[in-house]
Amino acid sequence: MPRTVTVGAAQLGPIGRLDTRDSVVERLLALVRQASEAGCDLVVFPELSLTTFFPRWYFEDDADLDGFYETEMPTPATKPLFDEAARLGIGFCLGYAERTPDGHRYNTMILVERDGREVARYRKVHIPGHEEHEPWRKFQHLERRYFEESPDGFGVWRAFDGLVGMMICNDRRWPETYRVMGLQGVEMILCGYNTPIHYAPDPSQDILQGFHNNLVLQSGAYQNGTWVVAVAKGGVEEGVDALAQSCIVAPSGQIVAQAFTTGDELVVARCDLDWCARYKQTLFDFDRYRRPEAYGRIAAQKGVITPD
Ligand code: CDT
Repeated sequence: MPRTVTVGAAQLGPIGRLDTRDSVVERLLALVRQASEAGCDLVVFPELSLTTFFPRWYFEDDADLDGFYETEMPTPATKPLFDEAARLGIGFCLGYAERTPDGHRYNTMILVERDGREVARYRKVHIPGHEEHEPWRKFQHLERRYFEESPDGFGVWRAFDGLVGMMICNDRRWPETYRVMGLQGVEMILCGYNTPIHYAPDPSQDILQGFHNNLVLQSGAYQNGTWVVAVAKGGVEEGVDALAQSCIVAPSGQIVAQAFTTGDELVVARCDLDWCARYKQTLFDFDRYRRPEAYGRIAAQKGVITPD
């Protein structure tokens, strides 16, 4: 039996601070229905799909912050999405800000199967940006203030007739992310992102945002023989321009489909999961060629230690 998953990368355009959850879910539903017409098995939404990218602001008062987090999933506002996707027989992956019953705050993606069953929740491992208010910036990137690092690491789950993993935005820049999932046989990695074009610590990188996005996604896919589905919330949101260019990357490292707008747009590709084996069983046959005894520093050491 061929294992083909038709995937829709459901890119979102900007979400305003005052946009209601209901209005956002209407947009998600429109994309799910479009995906159904396109024959999709799975729709992937961006990081923090239900709200504006709120880490761009410094909030002194926790009360202003709390409204951006979901304390359960589904919520009353997102239940129509869960119901409609199950009715259409489409699975989905949705990014949102999570506040757990015991008060932890995570940047989370949930994966739901075609029958509506929750497969897994993934919490972001690599939290970028800064902890304290830095008024010199044009806008903040306070993810490190508003989210905790995941204690769970990178999982891979049996779903959609294959082996599926998740990563969130900054995770995609780190080769360890892909390799830890590669070592669990991952065949499709789902990724949501919000990437401001302007990078205040080094603006020379601004013009390279699209290049760096493709670079990491393509190399991660190829070096681990996996599909990668990367989905943006792009466009100018509350005055901040964010990278769009959502794309689907094959295990060969080739981009097979890419968004051409910066707004709500569905990008579709038929992904043959068996294609992964071409890379996993040849050039990247881990069992045959990897040398973990030569890689000890990767897991043992955090920062750089230069020779004396
Ligand atoms: N959302 C997210 O992780 N964004 C980061 C921005 C760069 S670090 C300030 C990213 O890696 O795209």
